[in-house]
Amino acid sequence: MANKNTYDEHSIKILEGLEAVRKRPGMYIGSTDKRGMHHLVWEIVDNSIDEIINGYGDHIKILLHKDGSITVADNGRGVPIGMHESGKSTPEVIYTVLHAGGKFENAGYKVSGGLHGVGGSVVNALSSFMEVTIYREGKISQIKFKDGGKVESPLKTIGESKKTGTIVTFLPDKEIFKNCNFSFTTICERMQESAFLLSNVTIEVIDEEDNLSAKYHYENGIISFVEYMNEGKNAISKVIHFDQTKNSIEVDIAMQYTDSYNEQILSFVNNVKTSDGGTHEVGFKTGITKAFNDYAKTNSLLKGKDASLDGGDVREGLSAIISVKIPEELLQFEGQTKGKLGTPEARSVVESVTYENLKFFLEENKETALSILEKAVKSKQAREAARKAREQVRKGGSKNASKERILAEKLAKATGKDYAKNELFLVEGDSAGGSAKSHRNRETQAILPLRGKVLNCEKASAKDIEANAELRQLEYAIGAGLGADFDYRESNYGKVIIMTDADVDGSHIQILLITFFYRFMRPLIEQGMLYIATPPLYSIETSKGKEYIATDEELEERKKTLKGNYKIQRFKGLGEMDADELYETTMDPANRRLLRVNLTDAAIAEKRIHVLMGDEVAPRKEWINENVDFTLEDDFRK
Ligand code: 1YM
Repeated sequence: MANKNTYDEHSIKILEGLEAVRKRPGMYIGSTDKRGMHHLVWEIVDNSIDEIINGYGDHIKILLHKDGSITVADNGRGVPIGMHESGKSTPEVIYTVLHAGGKFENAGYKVSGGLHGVGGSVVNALSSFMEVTIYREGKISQIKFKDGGKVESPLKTIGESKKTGTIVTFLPDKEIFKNCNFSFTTICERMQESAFLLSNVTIEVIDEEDNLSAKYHYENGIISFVEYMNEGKNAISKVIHFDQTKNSIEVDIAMQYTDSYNEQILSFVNNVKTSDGGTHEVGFKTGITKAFNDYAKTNSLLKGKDASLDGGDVREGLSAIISVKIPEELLQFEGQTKGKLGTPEARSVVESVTYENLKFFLEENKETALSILEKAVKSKQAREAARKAREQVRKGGSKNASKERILAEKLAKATGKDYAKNELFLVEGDSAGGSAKSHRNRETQAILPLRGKVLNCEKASAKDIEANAELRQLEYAIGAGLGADFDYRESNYGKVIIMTDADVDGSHIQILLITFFYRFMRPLIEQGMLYIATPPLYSIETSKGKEYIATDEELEERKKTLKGNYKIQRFKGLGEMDADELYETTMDPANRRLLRVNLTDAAIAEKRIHVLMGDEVAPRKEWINENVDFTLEDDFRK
């Protein structure tokens, strides 16, 4: 029968589709690590968020279960439960056919960012178990899948209810996601962000294993978001907020200045984060620079008739959220991860909305306008002073000759002139520094030993850096400027590698240095030029020779296969290794393992650096209690 044939063909196609996802999960969810596994949650949650954006429901609940499965529930209309033309129920089609969504019952299906659409079937393909329960049309209906999307029990009615909504539970396939767990913190961070963007939604996250829970609800949307970003900082303006639609692009912006030196701008398009910015961010930046320069000129606040403030000056201490809504037909994304808005119209619309509203605000709020401008003018002066100082160093000016000398004594330069290939090792302690200097590739590897702990830069200004011998050396060694003036293309090194002992002090030095780079040379991190060296923890000597082991887990594995006599040594620090050992294991590109420091989420990095490195103790204690696994301590005592 023709009908039966098409049905079979259809089923085969479905299995092939889901099989393709299992074969190349990376193509659908980016990776199969922790990040990829969380992507499954975002796919399901995005469906709930879309439903809420379309005006149905206001509550999302996420439960992390003890067995590693997770539940996402919403109180929207419930996924449609009718029969599909293929003879299957709509939920079965949605969760087994790739790219389903938009072709059922109601054609008006919109995706929040124009980026989704893979959704439920991909999650199902990568789960060993999935169950969908739907409250709709007075009934409770349920369908179950197992082993990567095979129907275990088709859609059936399991009860009656007047409620509406969708509940999805799934267990990621252990074969695909090895050694991964859902992270309460990661899920909370993302859900909090969604709650800020969709005011009036309530999102709850519950971790049943550790008995943790969080609930996010913000009446004031992105105003609350900016207040949250600036928690614990000293504000010098109230939150400035404007929301205006022009040429069918809606621009919603909240911004506030603090007395800090950091700039933090986060942007979103149709509620999806644009991590790499794009035309809306450019428009915003141009708009504020113009508004402040106009105001400064009208009120004669700048000396000299040609004087003007740079963008970097008017953004010092600024925290801002830019949230724009763009109709689907105008959406354009760029870049490898599609995290950059390309829509040209967004630039002019955001620029004019920002300029007009900010200009109005400044005229109405003279006192605030003056304190922000005073800060911008100071930033401009500091920047010019720092540039002059650097120029003098480059010219070998007498004032800086001593600085040059200090640097020359400590830094062992690389001889090669191909800067992109050169590497700068920042080494903890003079003794390890000495070893590294004696055994290195002189052509490409430079060594700068660091004496103990560097300055905590969380609260430092460019001036404080210039006053600190150690960080000044670092700045001069890299030779690409500082703060707003930093240009990674001028860096003397393609890689900057932090090399510390594998102990608590070493970790502390790492975070202090990362804080410095994050605050004053952020593009170095964004460009993937900052690394952490991983010295081995153990060496094993057998009759066949010496081998090195990186982690405790690897040591346990290796011990199982060791026969005969052997000697295990634990390295307490870099200094315990011979110079050639240090080179071979930790510096030699052929053997070493470097960790690249990356900045996937600027907002979370900002908050975390502030919590961990700022001067308030209580939030730090709270974070450590929630996130640090103290059982690790056992290993240190061995
Ligand atoms: C926990 C996950 O998926 N909620 C959800 C999904 C849908 C709807 C409601 C929905 C949409 C529409 C009409 C529509 C989906 N529907 C579809 C499809 N939560 C979760 N809540 N009625 C209900 O967009 O027209 C895909 S997802 F394709 F059937 F419309």
